[in-house]
Amino acid sequence: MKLSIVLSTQAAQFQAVAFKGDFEANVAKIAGWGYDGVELAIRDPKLVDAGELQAVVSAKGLVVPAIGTGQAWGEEKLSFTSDDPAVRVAAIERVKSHVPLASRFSAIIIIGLLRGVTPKGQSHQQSMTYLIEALQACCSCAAEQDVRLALEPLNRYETDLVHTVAEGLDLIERIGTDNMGLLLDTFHMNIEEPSIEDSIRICGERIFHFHVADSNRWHPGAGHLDFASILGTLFDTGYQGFISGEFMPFPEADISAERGVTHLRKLQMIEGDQYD
Ligand code: LER
Ligand code: MN
Repeated sequence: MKLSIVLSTQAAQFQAVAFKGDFEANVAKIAGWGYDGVELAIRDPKLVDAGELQAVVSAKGLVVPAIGTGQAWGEEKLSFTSDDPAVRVAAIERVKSHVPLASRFSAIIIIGLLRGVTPKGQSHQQSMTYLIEALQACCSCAAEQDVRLALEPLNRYETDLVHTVAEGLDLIERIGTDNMGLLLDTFHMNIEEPSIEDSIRICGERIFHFHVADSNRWHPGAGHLDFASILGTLFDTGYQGFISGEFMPFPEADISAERGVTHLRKLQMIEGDQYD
């Protein structure tokens, strides 16, 4: 089982990220707790030195399985579904600008909040059309460098666009490219999916990345989700990617990160080879 945790390369408002701030010190701590990778949350690739990021991460023996883009929505309100064409173009260009970075790390590009929400006066259908057009443009650019994109179904309180695996798979079919898949997040699934395990099975090989948080969005082990069953089902699909911790820094960032990895490694010991 390969474990990573979300790490922001700059200060951000999004709360379910345990670590923000001193990048090098955080990478060292994360490696020390036994994680295998860091998922980087990057608002704008222009603001980071890719070579330096890679040097810091690989010096600690870690990899970058995925790059999150949602801060461009959180901090700048860039969105694929805005009613302003200039904002839609800027959002697409922003994702395209992540492609060389993602290629350098062989990382997946995550599309979460950057899809936006339907603005007042615009129909849901129009938003879905904009979303498909934007993802087709991004996927075609990413395919040139063998980069994959993962759209994350999010719960209803964060967006009106794509809440479930079923909706996500329907969208992927309409996009029609092989490098588009889904990122499943147990926090959102616990709210939206009738059965987390059934939805994982249905998604199968279109699962490109996986986020874990418990039912309360604290670290795994702090709520009532059955991670032995959830991860067992995930590995039964043949999933070989990372399990990435995206949870609240409670009761405190370092404690949450350590408890999260300890809980999942303990399951690995109990469940044995299936998790290797
Ligand atoms: C991002 O991965 C996520 O899960 C969303 O809740 C962001 O708000
Ligand atoms: Mn997530």
